[in-house]
Amino acid sequence: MITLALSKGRIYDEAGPLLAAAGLALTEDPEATRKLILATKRPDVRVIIVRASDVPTYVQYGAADLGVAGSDVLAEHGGQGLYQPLDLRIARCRMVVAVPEGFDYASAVKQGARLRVATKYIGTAREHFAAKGVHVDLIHLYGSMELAPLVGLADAIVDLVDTGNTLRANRLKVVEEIAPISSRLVVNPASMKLKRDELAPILEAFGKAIRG
Ligand code: PRT
Ligand code: MG
Repeated sequence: MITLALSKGRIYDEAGPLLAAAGLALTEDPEATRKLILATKRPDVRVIIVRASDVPTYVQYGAADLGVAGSDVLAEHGGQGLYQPLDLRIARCRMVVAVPEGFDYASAVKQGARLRVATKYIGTAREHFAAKGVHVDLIHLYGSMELAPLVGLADAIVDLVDTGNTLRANRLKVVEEIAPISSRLVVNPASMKLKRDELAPILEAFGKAIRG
């Protein structure tokens, strides 16, 4: 049995067509059921539904043989104990630094002000500002980062942006691009060895689905 870890929402919406093309369409809609273990068209492949940020953990410990995770999530996790053989090029967006429209970020940085930065991506933010030599106090949030600068919790946020609608609606602007983001297929290294005969055709099918 091969177990694939996926999150609902954005990732499933965009991975669904790839799964179908790889012959692994789910037999039930994950958005319409409360089941967390779902069958696919292939009897030897099942899907488990987990939080987006938990996918690397399930695969690292071998509870799933493979999974789909955003590069944002993988950067925070660190990627230890994971192969990342394929960029699926789905759920794409950008990791950015954003501030209120009226905030002079360049001057604040130049003056060496100590910035308060709210984010879910503590590791990514720490690395980004350390590389620039900017002193920051990081405030860890679990969501709705866009709110933090509006109520005085932070000067800036590190967050994902796709269309930019959420930033605009909250009068925030992008001041730095940290990285382009997309989802990757991740594989447990022990599974890769022990289940190579079952996994190789699946990886092959995903590769074909992306190119097709
Ligand atoms: O919801 P949960 O806490 O379980 O996890 P999650 O919020 O991380 O999951 P989910 O499903 O929202 O996101 C899963 C993955 O999708 C992320 O890890 C990214 O790799 C990818 N992705 C792609 C995005 C976006 N685009 C995105 N735009 N994840 C989040 N957003 C959010 C962003 O944080 C911001 O609040 O959408 C808002 C901005 O969108 P725009 O279009 O208004 O700019
Ligand atoms: Mg979410």
